[in-house]
Amino acid sequence: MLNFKIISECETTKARAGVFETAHGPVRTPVFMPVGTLGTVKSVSPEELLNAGAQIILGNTYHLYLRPGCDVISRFSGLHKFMNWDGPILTDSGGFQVFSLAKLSKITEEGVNFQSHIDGSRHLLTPEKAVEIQRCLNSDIIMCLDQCIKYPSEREDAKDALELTTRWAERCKKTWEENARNSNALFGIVQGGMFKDLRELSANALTEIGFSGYAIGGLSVGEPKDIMLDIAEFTLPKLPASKPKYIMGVGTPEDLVELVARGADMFDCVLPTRNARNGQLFTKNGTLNISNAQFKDDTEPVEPGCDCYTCRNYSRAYLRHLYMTRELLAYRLNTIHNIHYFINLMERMRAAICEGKFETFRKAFYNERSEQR
Ligand code: PRF
Ligand code: ZN
Repeated sequence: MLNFKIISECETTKARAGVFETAHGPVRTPVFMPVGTLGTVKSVSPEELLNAGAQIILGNTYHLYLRPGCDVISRFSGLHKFMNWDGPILTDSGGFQVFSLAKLSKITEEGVNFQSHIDGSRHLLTPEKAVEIQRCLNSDIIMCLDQCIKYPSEREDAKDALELTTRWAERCKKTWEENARNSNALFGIVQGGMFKDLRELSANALTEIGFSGYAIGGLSVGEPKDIMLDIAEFTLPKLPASKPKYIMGVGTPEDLVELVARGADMFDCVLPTRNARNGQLFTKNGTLNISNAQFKDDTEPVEPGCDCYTCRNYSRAYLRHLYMTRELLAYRLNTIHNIHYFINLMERMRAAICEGKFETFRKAFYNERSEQR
């Protein structure tokens, strides 16, 4: 389906570079997907996303189902035309967003019953419905409905959630097969909390069902970083090597480097976009806060040498001025730089893997961070 091909593998780590095909073009991995929850990556246009190097973006079933709704989006034959993004789109299934946003949500075997955070209306999201909505969005990669548990959780709760997630994954696969359309791939999601044996159970069960790709959910939910990396390191090799592996909702630049080293191929996170709107900008020397007084008369770009639109045209002093005066352009220019930073980081990793220099890259990455600006 996605026809994932591994182009190059690191000899000393598990890092790999690959490519897969979607109905809206190829995706080179490792890849970072900017988050476009409501059919827009906040504050930037699709053209600006492309120029920042974005290959594929993420959309959210939960939000788009509630507003504007499938009836509107189906008039455009899906999300691509509706939002004017012609590239690949992956959509999250809605389960995770229900748990974090909706009120009075109740999980049953059938699905998750929740109250809209917008108007209080009640809805039932089943595995079948999650797949159908994502097909209506014409998502290139559909995610199974899953149950993500909080951290910390009791083993019994983690076990129940992973077993429900497995049964839901079977129902998602069935719905997807019945409406088999070659243009929408389906990914399973591993759960199991911070319990390795449960993670292994989950990975095996999903592999048995068979998916075009596999995600690891339930990470970066408040656990210490070493536990997150340990669980990812343990779980990644339990999934088929020939399929793309996606870590959901992660992470910082360091997380991305460490997870690529452990064999992960795909990522999404609100960090570059959300933090841009809070004035936090990512650079190879670490983050800087543009509101800081030290940038008041700083004529340098955010990151000297960065070839993003923002750095090619604007100074830190100007960006600070825009931010301090709450000018709308601040959000856009900050977002363009941060997205470019995350995508460029992935491109540098990919190039390093292909050249057999991933370990050198990883060392240089940490050295640059420890340098004082
Ligand atoms: N499941 C789904 N989406 C997610 C997660 C998950 O566990 C996470 C956890 N980091 C982020 N987004 N479906
Ligand atoms: Zn820049």
